[in-house]
Amino acid sequence: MHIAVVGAGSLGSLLGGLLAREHDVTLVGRDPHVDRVDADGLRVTGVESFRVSPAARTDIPDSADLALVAVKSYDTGSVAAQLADCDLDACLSVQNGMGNEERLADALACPVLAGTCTYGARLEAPGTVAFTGRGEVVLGPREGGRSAVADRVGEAVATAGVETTVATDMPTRLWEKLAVNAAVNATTALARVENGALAAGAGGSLAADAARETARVARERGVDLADERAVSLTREVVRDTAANRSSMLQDVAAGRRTEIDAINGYVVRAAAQAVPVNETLTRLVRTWAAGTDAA
Ligand code: KPL
Repeated sequence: MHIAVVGAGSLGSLLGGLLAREHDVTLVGRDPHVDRVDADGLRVTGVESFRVSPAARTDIPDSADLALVAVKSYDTGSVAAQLADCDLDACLSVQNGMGNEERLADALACPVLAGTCTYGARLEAPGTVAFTGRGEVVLGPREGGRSAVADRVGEAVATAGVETTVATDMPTRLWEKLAVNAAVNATTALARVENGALAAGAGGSLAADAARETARVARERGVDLADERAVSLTREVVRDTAANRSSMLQDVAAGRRTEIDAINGYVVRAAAQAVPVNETLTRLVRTWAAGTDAA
């Protein structure tokens, strides 16, 4: 299968590297990373160490069987417009935040699948990605239910040795992932700690409060997500990714724009009642951004 991985950041590069062991992969990203991958291949270190040679470029190819979208949520609109000219059989978003699949589906003629990914990755240097934690890719039709396309894409991803579940309840899965990201990302970014610091204590209870608020908003919107489930999923991810730096901590440490608007900011906008913890986390991250060059 020809897979265009759009967004060769840390997660996209790791998934692209894993998939390239089995498939014909094109990594689409920015220089100098893409330039180095094109010249010397992609080096994966950490949980598994190997080198692969995917194609690498800065623009979207003319065609692919699957576009796996891993760009930051604030880039989804521009990537959707570029993908509209690409001849595709299917598109899968594994991005953080809500609303990415809808934006892609509005622009594309092919089926757009929803996905979540809990693999841990960090870009070490141009051409090198650290594989920091094994997780899972969950994917399925964005409106829920089964589809032949989801089964085919799930099989292709699993064949490459990526832990994969094809799910029939993606709307709930996306809210579950949002609850985990709302709990972990801003808290770890603001406190400059690894995910494991939220296992207990003040950070743990702040994260649990953010997860509970997100579950309440999910229920307001007709998604059956209990507070206890949101909190226990958050605890599981914190335990399984204890040594990882969340994507938002990586963004803040690098002085880059964060996904706060698509995570805690989304919870605030979607809420019918006050969500003070998510609101405070959103304001604090925006305060950080305003004091730096990050947009
Ligand atoms: O998705 C993540 C992220 O960092 O964005 C988690 C699951 C919180 C792992 O760090």
